[in-house]
Amino acid sequence: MTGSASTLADLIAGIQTGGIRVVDLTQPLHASTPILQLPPEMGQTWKFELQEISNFDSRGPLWYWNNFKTGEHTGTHFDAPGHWISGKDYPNNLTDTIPPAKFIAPACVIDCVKEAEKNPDFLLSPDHIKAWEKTHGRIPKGAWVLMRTDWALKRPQPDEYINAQADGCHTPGPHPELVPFLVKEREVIGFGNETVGTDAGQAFTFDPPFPCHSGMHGANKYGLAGLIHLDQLPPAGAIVIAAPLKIVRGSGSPCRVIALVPGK
Ligand code: 23J
Ligand code: MN
Repeated sequence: MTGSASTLADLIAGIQTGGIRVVDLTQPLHASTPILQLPPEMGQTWKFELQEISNFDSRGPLWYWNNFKTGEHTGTHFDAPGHWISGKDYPNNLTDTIPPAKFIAPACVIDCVKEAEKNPDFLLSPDHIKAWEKTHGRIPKGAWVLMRTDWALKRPQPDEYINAQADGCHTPGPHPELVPFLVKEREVIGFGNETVGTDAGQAFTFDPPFPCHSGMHGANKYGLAGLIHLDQLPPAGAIVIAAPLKIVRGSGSPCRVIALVPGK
């Protein structure tokens, strides 16, 4: 029974009664939201800034509102294929043209908490995924693979979250071999991480550099960065809704990422 009205009726009844749990996978956006820092000779993204327009005062007695400015890749955000050189020539590869059906997909959550706790440079490998599949089943076509490290929960301060050292940042991410495996052998929709970007902190040293950006976007796939609360998701069975702002020719956007989870 696909595409039936009763499917949607069941869904909304589940949400309203609590039979389906709604989990917020989004970090708060504010001036201290950690952002990526690139080498100083490169262009830099803006941190999030809020400017009050009026607050029930002479500037607007009946209304409160703000202006904001920020980089496209601030906080919990979506990476479009056109963000990377490898994905720049796909049609419909930017925030305003990606088909909206792509913004709803199942999620496979890979628990890497212990590994990342021991080693901030931990890299998720195909073997780790294959072991996960022995318990939870094969990653379905069109699913998000989300790397759970509890990184944001365990490192609430921006400096420990970014974890910059003299030789660059040290944060977990996908192994270079994982990306072609997920693209070619599992046909995922994309990869998500609980750190500042989809790639590991040391990914600028990898071959190829930034393998998640390079490989995922090079296959017209997407990225989710800055996720939080993957601890509240089951390994399989959740559905993720992640829709970027419809920025014309946007390379990505902060977004509210929400998961629907069956059962209490
Ligand atoms: C630009 C350059 C390198 C990286 C990134 C952006 C991101 O992580 C991002 O947010 O897309 S690694
Ligand atoms: Mn990004």
